[in-house]
Amino acid sequence: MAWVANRGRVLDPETIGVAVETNTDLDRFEATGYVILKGFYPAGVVEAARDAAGELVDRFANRLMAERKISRDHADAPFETRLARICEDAPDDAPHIFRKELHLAGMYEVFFHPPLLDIVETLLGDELRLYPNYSIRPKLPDHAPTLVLWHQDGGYTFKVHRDGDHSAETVDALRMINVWSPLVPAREDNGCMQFIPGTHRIGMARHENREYYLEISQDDLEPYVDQAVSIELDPGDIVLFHNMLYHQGLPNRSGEVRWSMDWRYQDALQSTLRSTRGHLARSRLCPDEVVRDADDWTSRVFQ
Ligand SMILES: O=C(O)CCC(=O)C(=O)O
Repeated sequence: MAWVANRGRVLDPETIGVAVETNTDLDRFEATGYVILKGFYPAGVVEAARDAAGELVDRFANRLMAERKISRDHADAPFETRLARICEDAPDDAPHIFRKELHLAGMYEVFFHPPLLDIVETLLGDELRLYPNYSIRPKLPDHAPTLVLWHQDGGYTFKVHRDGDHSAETVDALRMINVWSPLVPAREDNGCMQFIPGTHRIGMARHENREYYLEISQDDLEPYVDQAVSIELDPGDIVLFHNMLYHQGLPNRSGEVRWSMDWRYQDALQSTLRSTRGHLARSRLCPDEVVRDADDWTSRVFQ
């Protein structure tokens, strides 16, 4: 955990909002590899993000209607079920993730929320990038392509994103904070996240290729898996977690869509170890390149 650089800095509750009251929360992050901040986002930010997700569903429905793959767009169905209804009529087109589509005004509020950037700055320093891996996930009921298996995010960087010549140690040294936040209540029955506390300290696990995702090998998982904890969150809550923490998403056994967002910040002085470079969230070195506002964000593309 050498990368938690700015531990000497005292968090100012006025600046960072009500969710983080003391440095105890960040101590917990170091010990367990994650920290939950309940009620972190104001209602307006959550609403804007849900509107953005609703816009993605509108676009998806419009495309399938234009391609005559569906005859009803289920526009009157609630956010929680609309995508599932559409996909019942076009299962082969069911999306599992949205990334390039996230340059929407509502997502600016989420990714560049100043109190969140203050916390991340405390952990990573003042050169911050939004890592090129920001996502909205609609986890459809019983849908294998959205069932993310036990992994470390660093496992994907090591095994899948071989854009650069990097070792497990180089990946382990990435100074990154992952953030996960639901757009509907996330519980065990609809596919909340599970973490294994402390596993961010044990280095790179072996990951096996499965049909849709990587999975930590049984040998590396078995000693720890009985310590798994379910991370049940409500809209507005966030969990920050370490890039090397063992985590998975449970299956969605409900009849509704488990909508969630996940994204990452990185010390911008480091390489992303990918061919894409993300977007600057804060910088003293290159202030002109920082994403300025929602208009700036919507004018940019995934990179
Ligand atoms: O949302 C999920 O089910 C999985 C998300 C995940 O693995 C991540 O954010 O790294």
